[in-house]
Amino acid sequence: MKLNKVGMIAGLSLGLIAAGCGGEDNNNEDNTANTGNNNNGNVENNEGNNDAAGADVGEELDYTITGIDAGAGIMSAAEEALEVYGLEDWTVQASSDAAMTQALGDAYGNEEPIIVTGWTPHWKFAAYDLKYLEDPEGVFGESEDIKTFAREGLEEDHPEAYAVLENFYWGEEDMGTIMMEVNEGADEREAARDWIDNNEDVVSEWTEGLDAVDGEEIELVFVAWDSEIASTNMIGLVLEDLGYDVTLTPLEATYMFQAVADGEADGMVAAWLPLTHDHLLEDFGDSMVDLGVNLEGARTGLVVPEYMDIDSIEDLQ
Ligand code: PBE
Repeated sequence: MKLNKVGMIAGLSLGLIAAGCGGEDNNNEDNTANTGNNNNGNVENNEGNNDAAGADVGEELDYTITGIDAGAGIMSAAEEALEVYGLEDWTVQASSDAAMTQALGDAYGNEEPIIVTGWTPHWKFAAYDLKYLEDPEGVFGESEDIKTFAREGLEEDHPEAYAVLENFYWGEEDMGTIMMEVNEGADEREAARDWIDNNEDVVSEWTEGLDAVDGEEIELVFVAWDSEIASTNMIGLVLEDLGYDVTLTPLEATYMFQAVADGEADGMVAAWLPLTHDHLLEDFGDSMVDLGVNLEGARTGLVVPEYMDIDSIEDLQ
């Protein structure tokens, strides 16, 4: 595939995505109604006891949510959450999955506050005690499915690979097992191989009745999110075991969809729907073949350590 390399570096760019950085107190007129309550003047939010906690957390975190790559759907959702919940003072800082988990690990080790854009399945929930902030407005949606898409024509060109991709279906724990092993230092391929070795019965259901092939080339695209590193490496190995010469290409999310839609790549197993990638499905969905759900019960949201004193996105107001 000769994809524009922009897609590959986009995920590494650092920068601020600001949804309005005005840090000034915009509640001056309300302060009179608030005497005795020594907070920032958020009078409309004083029914709970988290008012002060929200203001403190904001100050401690410099009103910054630690995000991931700018192209991730969860980043747009986080931006939307700032709007919906009136968090004009907050920004979502773009980085990467790896940088986000590093920051989370550092904060956690020191019992410091941190808010990250988080999702399940992800090893961070096994490694740390974390909670999703409640999202009463439903900005991050309910549960998500992870879906598989192929390029048009794959079924005719490589029917066995198409069948494997179509049959691929597993659970949160399966994906979690690979992710955890990688996080503990294992090579991605090795961790995927271990899972395959331990789940031969599952894998044989995906490959049952398929003829081996002889070195035909297949290219899968993905984004370097821990969850997708796990799934893509695993299904890539299953295809290799069937005789394919498999290339795995990491891209930024938009380019991942575009590569499959343009037929430059053969498929991907990394589409989070109905919400996280709905804008990408809208742009590219008509030119791809929907091979169905490969994992159910995924989730996204704002995630904090359990020890933090806030429970809802509303507590950040
Ligand atoms: N994620 C993981 C992706 C989908 C998979 C939640 C970081 C996203 O936000 O686009």
